[in-house]
Amino acid sequence: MRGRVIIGRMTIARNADIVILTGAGISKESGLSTFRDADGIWSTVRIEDVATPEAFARDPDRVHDFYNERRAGLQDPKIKPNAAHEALARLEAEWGGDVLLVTQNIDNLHARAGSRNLVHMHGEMLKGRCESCGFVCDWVETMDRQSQCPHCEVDGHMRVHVVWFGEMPFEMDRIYEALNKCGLFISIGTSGNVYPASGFVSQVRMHGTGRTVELNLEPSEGIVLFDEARHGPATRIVPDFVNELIG
Ligand code: BV8
Repeated sequence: MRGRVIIGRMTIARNADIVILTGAGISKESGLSTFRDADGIWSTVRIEDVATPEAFARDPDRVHDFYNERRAGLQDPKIKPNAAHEALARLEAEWGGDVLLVTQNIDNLHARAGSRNLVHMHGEMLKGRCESCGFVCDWVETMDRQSQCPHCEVDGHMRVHVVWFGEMPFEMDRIYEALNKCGLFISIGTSGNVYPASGFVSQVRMHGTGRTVELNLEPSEGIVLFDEARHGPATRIVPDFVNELIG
């Protein structure tokens, strides 16, 4: 069937809209840590100490240090997009329908791979936000309690532009609208532990008509909710899946 592609038990219209959700697993082979693997970030620090508004109010220096270390690490020349990031950029460029890439990741690897229709629902590590005037800007250097807002020039009110636990992720209305009308939802490199991202597959199943696929190193918490699943390293299974979709 020319206008459709068959993948496993799924038949996908070649002009269907696609929504992709990625998590830390897609960046692992680029050299960035995940969160819940044995050597993950949450094995070294507690969420309550570094990734909540309460932690920032209680000990801003500790939170600044946590993000300063990760911000510097991301800018290491060795950290580059991998074949999985590049395959998703190719899918957006060559697929017949819209492709919306929603990432939980705060790294910049999808944009560097060429993805453009991209939502950082948990924010971006290389951006800062002023809690005094709300200004958001690129921020690649160290941030601390003396950092000055480039817009209102108030000192000491800058924070990293990421979504902490207990805060509202960005562009949720746009994401839910895309989930409700997509023909295919692909979840890549996420353990399915963090809400509301972990609920996206259920959103598609309950309010949409799309098929659902998990591409992950191992079965996630939500594996039973997916129509199809491929397990293995992202740099192999994501390009393979994209090639099946667009040939
Ligand atoms: C919200 C930015 C309301 C920071 C992150 C009590 C009080 C308040 C809230 C809650 C509460 N109880 C529950 C909640 C909700 C909470 C939540 O889910 N908590 C969890 C811990 C239970 N969520 C929130 O607070 C969210 N806000 O709920 O607001 C609301 C309600 C409805 C609608 C709108 C709003 C805000 C959550 C955002 C937190 N910020 N990041 C930072 O990065 O420092 S979350 C953080 O976890 C990262 O973004 C990360 O991406 C994300 C999810 O983790 P994963 O990406 O899945 O990473 P993980 O390590 O877990 O898994 C990696 C996977 O990759 C594994 O499966 C592994 O097998 C696989 N893998 C490894 N290697 C490879 C691989 N796959 C392929 N190839 C490989 N090579």
